[in-house]
Amino acid sequence: QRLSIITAPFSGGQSRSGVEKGPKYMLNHGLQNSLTKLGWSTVITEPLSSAILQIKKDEMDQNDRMGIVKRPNLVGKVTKLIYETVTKSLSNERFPLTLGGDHSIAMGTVSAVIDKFPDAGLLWIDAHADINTLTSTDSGNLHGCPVSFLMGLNDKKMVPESMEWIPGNLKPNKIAYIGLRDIDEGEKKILKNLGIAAFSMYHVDRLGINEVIEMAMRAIHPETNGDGPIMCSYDVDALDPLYVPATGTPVRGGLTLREGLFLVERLAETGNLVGLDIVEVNPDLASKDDHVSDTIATSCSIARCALGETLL
Ligand code: DIR
Ligand code: MN
Ligand code: MN
Ligand code: MN
Repeated sequence: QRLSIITAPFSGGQSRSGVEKGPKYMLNHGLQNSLTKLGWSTVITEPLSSAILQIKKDEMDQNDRMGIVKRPNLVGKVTKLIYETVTKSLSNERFPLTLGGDHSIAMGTVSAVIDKFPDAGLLWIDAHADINTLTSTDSGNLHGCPVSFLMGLNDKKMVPESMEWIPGNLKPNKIAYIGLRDIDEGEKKILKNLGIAAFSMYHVDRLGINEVIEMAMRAIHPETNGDGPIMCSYDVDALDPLYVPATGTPVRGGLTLREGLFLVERLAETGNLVGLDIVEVNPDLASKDDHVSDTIATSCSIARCALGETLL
């Protein structure tokens, strides 16, 4: 089993600095070693050159705007680098585990996985739907928009040149959400109009996480009763802030730690997982001492459980 840990220390898809520190904290927690112990032959790949990361945010902010949309050119440039790196990992038969960074990076990771596995289904684990378009976004933060770009929902005339590389070929029936509880009105309309499978915390409470996962897998692979390649893009804010306090947009009433880990344990068990993102870990947003260690420990557990760690 071969694995590539891809670092994506990028914060330009939203407005709170610190989320670029996620990968370093997870690696310092011993993530590579623990995955090696699980049997993975692991390399670390760092696609974002210091050149890009050194771009001074305040300088960029002045010029890199499209209406209220923040840093479209930077996001387009960075996500393309991530896309190319994930593509390379996959062509080298390495499982891509991408550590964010904010969720805009999924424009790159998911596009690469779909290139390699055209029938892949996407599980988006998040409190948020991240499906705002350039016209529906209220915040102008592109980490709230990656799914709309992956699906090609944005008006071609509006898409900035730097984001034109995104294939935008994800079909609405190839995504399912789990953990939703903070959706903008515009997003609700999009989800409804496209008939997207969306399991909110209500569904988790009503049906239980086990049934929700099975239904989500069947939704993205209806013709094979849920069997087929799965990409999982995991925003740690899907979990309750009790377990992941250090994240940019925490929302109360989330998944328990066990629900969040069971989810990826189950995906690992299927043998169908072909890529994983873990995003929105922001060590700078801790207000108590143990908030950072709780958040990092939880995030690393997600990676280990997704990659084969079991309780027994
Ligand atoms: C809100 C918040 N829907 C937005 N989104 C996210 O800014 O578009 N927070 N993704 O994590
Ligand atoms: Mn979120
Ligand atoms: Mn919101
Ligand atoms: Mn997200």
